[in-house]
Amino acid sequence: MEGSTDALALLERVSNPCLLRPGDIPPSDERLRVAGVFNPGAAEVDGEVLLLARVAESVRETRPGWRGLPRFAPGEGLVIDWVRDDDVIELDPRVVQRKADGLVRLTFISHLRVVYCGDGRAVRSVDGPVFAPEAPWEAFGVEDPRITPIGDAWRIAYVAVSPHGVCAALASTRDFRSFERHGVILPVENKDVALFPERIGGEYWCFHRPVCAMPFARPEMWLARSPDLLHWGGHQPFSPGPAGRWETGRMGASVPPFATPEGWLEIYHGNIREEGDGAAVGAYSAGAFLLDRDNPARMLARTPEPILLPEAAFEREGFLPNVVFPTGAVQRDGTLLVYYGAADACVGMVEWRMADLMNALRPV
Ligand code: MAN
Repeated sequence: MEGSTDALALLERVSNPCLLRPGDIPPSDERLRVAGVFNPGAAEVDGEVLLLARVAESVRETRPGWRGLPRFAPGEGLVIDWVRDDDVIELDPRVVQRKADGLVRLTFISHLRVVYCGDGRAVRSVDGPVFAPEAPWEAFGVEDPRITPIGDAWRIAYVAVSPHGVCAALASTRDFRSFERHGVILPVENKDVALFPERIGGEYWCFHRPVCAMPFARPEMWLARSPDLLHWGGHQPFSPGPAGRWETGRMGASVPPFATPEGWLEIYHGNIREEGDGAAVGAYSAGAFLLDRDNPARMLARTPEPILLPEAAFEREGFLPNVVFPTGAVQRDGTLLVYYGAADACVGMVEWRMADLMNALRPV
């Protein structure tokens, strides 16, 4: 934290492979094709690193002039709604809007899949259990899981998307074979929930990111507290300070916060606000900040610049270009293995020495 050398120069990458590509994952239904495998949660289970990767699938069949939109219907399973190209506006590769009533649909549906990664540096098997949409508020998919070990179980905070909107839901597992659902913990519109791994001052804490439809605020995230992980209160806004250009559009927690001798370390994401109607989605990058161990609302230090930017071809080109979006990490012998979605298409992993990461932080 004390050094004066440039932060980015200090963060040398020990390794930085692309771990998973869409072609590595079998479709969950013959009517679907895998458009992306990205934004994975990470956990170390019995000495092996497991990823819970988001698999986004779009409709395989093409019909000229039409577009197939997938959804899950409780009691029915996968349903494909065919809409005329002329009846929708494509807002970005992920979202179309119906001209008739202004409502939006995703162009894909997501589920989560367990991927086994041995020591965390390469994929051993993609043959793991699947966590698929089940509840009415999951009709358009389950997305972006963040995994935190708390007590005797892993808690999975994920995004549930449906005609009701985008909200934050919770599940837990003891073995990554069966999952218990706890329902919606924060209603629409909210995502990027990252749970702290232990009680602080007697309560559980999380980061979350409500969407402020009226632009009163610059991008920020929020902290909340809970007695039981299900009921959240004590909400307070949290911002890591004056925004760099890379975080002018959106910001949210990325990797669940973890303890270091100096305090809680959080790796978060930001995106650039691009001006104007029809502007492309701005690039997503990641930074880090350090919080007081006894009061996570108090920030001690942050990286002055992003520590991960879309640079490699697999980060710059894909379903949504120019995205790096960390969602999980594990520590191994003094290094940190951070897992991230790249261009909403692939899973990347970047390995940093913990000492280098701590050195990149500057007191605030
Ligand atoms: C945004 C993106 C998508 C995601 C939807 C719903 O458009 O993050 O990847 O599917 O929100 O969560």
